Amino acid sequence: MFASRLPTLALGAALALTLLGNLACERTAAASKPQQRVEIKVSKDGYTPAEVRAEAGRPLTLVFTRVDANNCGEKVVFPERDIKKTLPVGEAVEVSLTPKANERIVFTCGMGMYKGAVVAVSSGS
Ligand SMILES: [Cu+2]
Repeated sequence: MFASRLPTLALGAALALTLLGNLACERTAAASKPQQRVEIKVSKDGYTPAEVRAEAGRPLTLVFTRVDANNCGEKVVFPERDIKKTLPVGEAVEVSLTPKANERIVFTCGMGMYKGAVVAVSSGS
């Protein structure tokens, strides 16, 4: 009776260990590389959030979504980075950059009325 169950038990244990191992692996990867991806809403109130804190030296992706045409956020400009993007209504537009230590990267709408900024923080703070 017991002997016939042994292979099943062994297989079950091996499977459980594999699953646990995979889980641990994914957890480690997630912990060492938290995603730097921030969604920003563009509306008549400007940018929400208007200030994004991001770790210096690590790539950051900002995802701009202009919610309606009732605002002047048609373009987003990062003057220091020479980045200019058009934001079609309802479309997610990604801007990727890597903040340097102590950097404050300003972004504005085409006419400079809406203002936002990426504030670099050093890792561990
Ligand atoms: Cu504007």
